[in-house]
Amino acid sequence: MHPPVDEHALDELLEHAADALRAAGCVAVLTGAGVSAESGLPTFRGADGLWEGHRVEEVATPFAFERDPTLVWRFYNARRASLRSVRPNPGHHALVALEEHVGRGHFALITQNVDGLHRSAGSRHVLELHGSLARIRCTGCGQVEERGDALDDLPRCLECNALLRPDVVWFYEALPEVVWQEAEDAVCRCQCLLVAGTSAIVHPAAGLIATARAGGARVIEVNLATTEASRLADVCLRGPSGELLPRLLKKILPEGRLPV
Ligand code: BJW
Ligand code: ZN
Repeated sequence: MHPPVDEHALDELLEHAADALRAAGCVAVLTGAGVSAESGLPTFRGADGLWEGHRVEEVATPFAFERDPTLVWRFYNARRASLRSVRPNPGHHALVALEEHVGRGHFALITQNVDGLHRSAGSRHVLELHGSLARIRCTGCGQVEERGDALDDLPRCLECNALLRPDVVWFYEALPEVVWQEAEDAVCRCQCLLVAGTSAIVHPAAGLIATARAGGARVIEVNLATTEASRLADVCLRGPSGELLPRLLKKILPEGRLPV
């Protein structure tokens, strides 16, 4: 249960957040699984976060894949299959409007999500820190491919016959270097960082919030709950991102209306 929302207090906080966004020439956004929750995708650490009784830390590691690749592929194939029917929600669309409003070259959407929903909503400058469920990578020859189709529980490379794996970043693995560099640059450059739907416990992604602050950026958090990001935030907006992000955007768009 969430505490009752004081509409007046929330609107005031939305005004503060809108002020911070209006004052910023350069804006960065960091998103996590919570922004896709209203599209029907479970978060990792929420009540529905377990997959067949496994925590993400048990199935999203190179050691789990070495030990039991079939189990790990079943986990990813189930998630890949669920992506075929999910659609971006109003939170994703609000972030598209934010990018259009701020202008290209002054905006970066850094996401930990691997579901591709920011891109399918229409966001352009998306930095996928943890890879993408739609891509697979060969553990032998390293070939990377877009593959949205159904795969076996133990798929193999047609070129070298080695096992394929999802092209995502597991625990103990390094983030893609170029993407990480761009994300760090974006948070160093921005005057406002909007952090939405992440528990901010997974590093190095979570460290971007402190980096932004150290560079003088204002930090706005949108989340159902208090998180590790909250103590770094200038404004904490408590509620679902699918409602709060559109409300925030309406305040800063000239006509006060989101494009449909
Ligand atoms: C809503 C909502 C609604 C719900 N509206 N809100 C310190 C520094 C560096 C590293 C470490 C460190 N300490 C520990 C580490 C190691 C580790 C780590 O961070 N562990 C922590 C658990 C402590 N990090 C790593 O291993 C990283 N690699 C690394 O460090 O490499 C070192 C290295 C360097 C050089 C060479 C080699 C190695 C890699 C991390 C990779 C994380 N991968 C995963 C899986 C990706 C693939 C997949 O999807 O299967 O990424 S784990 C999982 O967690 C996934 C997510 O992107 C990530 C973050 O989760 P997220 O998005 O925050 O989701 P939740 O569920 O935690 O939170 C949801 C939030 O939404 C909640 O707050 C809700 O309240 C909210 N919410 N509904 C608004 N409607
Ligand atoms: Zn191969």
